[in-house]
Amino acid sequence: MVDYRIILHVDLDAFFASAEERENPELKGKAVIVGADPKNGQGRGVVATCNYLSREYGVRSAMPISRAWKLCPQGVYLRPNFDLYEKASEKIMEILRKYGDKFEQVGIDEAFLDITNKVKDYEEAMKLANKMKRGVFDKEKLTCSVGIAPNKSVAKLASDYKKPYGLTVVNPENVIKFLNPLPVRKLIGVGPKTEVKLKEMGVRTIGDLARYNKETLIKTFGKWGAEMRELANGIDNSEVIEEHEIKSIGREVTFEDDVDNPEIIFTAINELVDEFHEELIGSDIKFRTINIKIRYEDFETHTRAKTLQFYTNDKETIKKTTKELVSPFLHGKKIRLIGVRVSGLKFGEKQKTLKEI
Ligand code: TTP
Ligand code: MG
Repeated sequence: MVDYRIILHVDLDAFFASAEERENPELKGKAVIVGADPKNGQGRGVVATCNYLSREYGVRSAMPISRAWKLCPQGVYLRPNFDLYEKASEKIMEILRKYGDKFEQVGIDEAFLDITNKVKDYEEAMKLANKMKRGVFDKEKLTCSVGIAPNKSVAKLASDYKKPYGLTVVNPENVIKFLNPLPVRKLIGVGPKTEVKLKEMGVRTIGDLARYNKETLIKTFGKWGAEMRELANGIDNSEVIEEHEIKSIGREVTFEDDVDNPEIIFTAINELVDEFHEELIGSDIKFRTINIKIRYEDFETHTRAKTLQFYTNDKETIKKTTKELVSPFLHGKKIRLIGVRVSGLKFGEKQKTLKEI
C-alpha cells in the first residue's frame, strides 16, 4: 500500500472532430471544424470543436463560426452528429472503467479513475495508462490524452499538458514544480470572471496564486478563495466518485378530472416545466432533447420527442417545444396524464467541479 493516491484523468483528443474523421477517411489531412453552419462566413453560432490541424490556423472551441471561416476558409465544416459522439463515448467509457477501482465520468469525453490499489507505484501507473490508451485506440480508433497525479485537480491539468495522444505523469514530489508556471485560468473552477479579477490582483500563474495572501483571497472570493489557493498548492482531497448517471429530468401530473381544455393543459405543462427547470439551473445541467407523454382517459398512451441542434437550458424553449409536441394530441379526447422531461443531458463545470463565482 502506498501513502498517496494515484489518480488518472483521461480526455479524448478533439473528440467530435476525431469521431467524424474516423467515420469518413476522406477527412484525413484536412482541417475539420464541427459546429454551426458557417454560411460562407455569414453564419451565426459557434465552433463546438476542431481537429488539431485547424487549431494551427487559430480556430478554437466556442469561437464564432464566422471568425473560424475567416481564419480557415479551406476547412471542412460539419454540423454536429450527437448520436455518433454519444455512442462512441459510451463504448469508450465502458473500456476505461475496467482499468480503475473507482471510475467517474465527468463529461462526454473525460473521466477520472482511481488506480491506487491497482498498481504498485507511478512507474506501474504509467504502464497501465499506456495500455489503456492503446486499448481505446485499438477498439474505438480514437486517441486520448492521460494525466496521472496524486489528486483529481492535478491529474486534470496533467492530461491537458500534452495533447494529442499525450501522457503526463506528475508524481507527488513534482506537483508544485508542475503547477507553478501554469496560467491560473487552467485551474479547475477558474472561469473568465475569476481570471480577470485575479489578473487585477497581479495573479497570473498558479504559483502566484499559491503564494498569495489567503485572507485577501477570502475577502475577494469568499470560501472559494481559500479553496482555489489550496488547489494552487496541489491540495485536493476530493474522491473519485462513481455517480449513477441521471439520464433525464422531468415531471408528470395526473389530473384529478380528465381534461380536454387546451388552456388547462398548457397551464399544467408550464407549471411542470417551471418546477424542474429550477433543478436544471441549480445543478448546471443543459439538455438537447424534449420529451412529452400523453395518456388519454382510456389509458391509450403516446410519447413524442424533439432533439435540438445544440445543448441549452432555456425554459422558453422547453415550453415552446412541448406545446408543439402536445398540440396534435388535443382533438377533444380527454386527457388523464401529461408529462414533460428533458434528456440528452450535459453536466456543466459547476456540476463536475467547484463553483465558478
Ligand atoms: P474538450 O475535451 O474540451 O475538447 P476536444 O476533445 O474537442 O479537444 P481536446 O483535444 O483539447 O480535448 O470537449 C469535448 C467535446 O465537447 C468537444 O469535442 C466538443 C464539445 N464541446 C462543445 O461542444 N463546445 C465547447 O465549447 C467545448 C469546449 C467542447
Ligand atoms: Mg477532449
